[in-house]
Amino acid sequence: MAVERTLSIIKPDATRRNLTGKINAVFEDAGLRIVAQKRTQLTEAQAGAFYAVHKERPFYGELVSFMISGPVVLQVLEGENAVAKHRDVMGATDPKKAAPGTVRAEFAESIEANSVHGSDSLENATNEIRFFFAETEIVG
Ligand code: IDP
Ligand code: MG
Repeated sequence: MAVERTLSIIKPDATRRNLTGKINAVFEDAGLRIVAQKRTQLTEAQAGAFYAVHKERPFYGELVSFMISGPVVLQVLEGENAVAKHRDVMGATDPKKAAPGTVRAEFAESIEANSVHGSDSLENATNEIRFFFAETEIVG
């Protein structure tokens, strides 16, 4: 296994309920290190471009509206096998299907307002990190 970096987003449903610290504790307890973090309000253009892979899906418009409905916390997480490890502790997209103890099982409100985003491959992680962070903002 190699040390990897992955992009995490704490979504507006979670920042609204003041859950940043509780979610960060799940990541840190899993051995993931937060090596960059910034709270921001995404623009419609940013959210639309970030989720462009989902453009053809019926929920795209609502997803973009949701992602700009409040602040998000953008993060780079680092650790052994970080991409898969992060996906594991996030849980399934639909919180009803997420394993107990995962962030989505514990905190998500719905399949859309599901509290966290995580990159789904190392290649996407690299691109998603670059979308939001300059190399100088990441301190390992
Ligand atoms: P993931 O976040 O687990 O990788 P994706 O399939 O990549 O799931 O979907 C991206 C995001 O789009 C989800 O996290 C969720 O916020 C939203 N989403 C996915 N499926 C649905 C749906 O069926 N209805 C509404 N929103 C959805
Ligand atoms: Mg995804």
